[in-house]
Amino acid sequence: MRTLIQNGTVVTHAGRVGADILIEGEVVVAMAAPGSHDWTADKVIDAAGKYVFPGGVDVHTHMELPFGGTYASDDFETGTRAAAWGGTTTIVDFAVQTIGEPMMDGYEAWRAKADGRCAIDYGMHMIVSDVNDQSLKEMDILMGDGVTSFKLFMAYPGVLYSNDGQIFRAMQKASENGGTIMMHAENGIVIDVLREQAIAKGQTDPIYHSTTRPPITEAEATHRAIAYAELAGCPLYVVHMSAKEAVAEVAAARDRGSNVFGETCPQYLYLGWNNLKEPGFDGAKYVCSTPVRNWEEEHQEWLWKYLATNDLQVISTDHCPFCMNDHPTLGTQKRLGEGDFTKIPNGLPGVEERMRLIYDGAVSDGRMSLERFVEVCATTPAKMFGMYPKKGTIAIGSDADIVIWNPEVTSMMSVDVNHMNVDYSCYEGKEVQGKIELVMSRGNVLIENDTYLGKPGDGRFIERDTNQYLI
Ligand code: DUC
Ligand code: ZN
Ligand code: ZN
Repeated sequence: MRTLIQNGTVVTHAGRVGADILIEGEVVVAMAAPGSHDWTADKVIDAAGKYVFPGGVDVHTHMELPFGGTYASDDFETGTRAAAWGGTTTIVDFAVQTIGEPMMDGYEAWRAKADGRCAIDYGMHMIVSDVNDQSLKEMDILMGDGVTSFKLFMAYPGVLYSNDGQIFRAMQKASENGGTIMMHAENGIVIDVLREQAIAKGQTDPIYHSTTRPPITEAEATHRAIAYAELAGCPLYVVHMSAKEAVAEVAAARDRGSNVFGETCPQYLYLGWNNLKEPGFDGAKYVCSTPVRNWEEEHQEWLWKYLATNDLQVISTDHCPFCMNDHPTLGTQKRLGEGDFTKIPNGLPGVEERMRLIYDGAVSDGRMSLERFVEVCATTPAKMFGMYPKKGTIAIGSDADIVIWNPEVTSMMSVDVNHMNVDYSCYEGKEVQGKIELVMSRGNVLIENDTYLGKPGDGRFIERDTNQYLI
């Protein structure tokens, strides 16, 4: 099968150019100036007046994550289909080790959930919940299977939490085997004290989820994680950053030459305490950790600035949806925390909305170039987690993961038009500039004419290389 995409403006992290793209089977085989060749193809797609972007790469999703007595409502089938609708053609999700269980059991369980069901290509990180001699050995085995990044939690004591000694041991192992340590950096021990005190005072509404996780709890944990990573000599990637003080720690570490990286998510760029304070129990829609923060403290503005200066390098979603009303099979989700914010499952939907939200806020609103938009949403995540240049760019030899984007028209964010398996959108009614007209994954058209043409199992597991930024 040969496909020709012609007359579009091809945008990569490195620049933009009017070019035709020839795809043979799953990969890009040639690129040339329009009219300068005599290529024939089985399918010709006209992209005149449109941008041709590499497919989005979302390196932080949680399909079916067990959390707070329920499960994230998107499974690998529904979640990856929604990702495709939103112009994302690669995800990296998280397999979870259960405390007391071998890590490989968690890994195999997650592969069983995902294999044969995904609409787009997918990789796995490993959440290490129980650092011990055996799990340290299993980190080596996973590296050989293309699972080259390991997430640790400084939050959620008793569940996913690792203490400082465990964190340091896992970092030493990563320094030895070339893995990247991903850190959920919040001081969960202090946060638990604040949560207990809030509930005792009758502060039970969703807004207290954020007030009991103040910026210093993120900044202190980030500082500590960086200190241990520098001592161990491993690369550190701090996930879902929302506090400006925490990103300042990443910036300082980078300035002294450390392999420290930072990620943020659309919710931290667009949402805040006004959302958590929505009437009734609606604030629960926005409960995630790290929390969305107080607009008056200018965290959003600083996150945009840090993205511009490359102190933050990646925008992912932390997609982890829970329904507001009862889910047909999973039952009560967000409402588990009605009357007690500590019981609200943490997480919100976003895998389908990221690319359009960031294009709108970054490119249309003049905060980023088109190239930087591609870089933070596709190229850098692909390089950070060992998938470049197959993923994250459009070049000869790359996988033909391609999005055709119409910049002239607007599209809507709404639960009525979204495809994620959840009953609300955090951006309900928001009209954004840009519409996704076609999505292709390894040469296979998944979305065209507002129709999904793919099927479960189109996506393939990606055996990832190590972090491609290491110095
Ligand atoms: N944060 C969330 O909001 N959800 C899942 C796990 C996490 O760390
Ligand atoms: Zn996390
Ligand atoms: Zn997460």
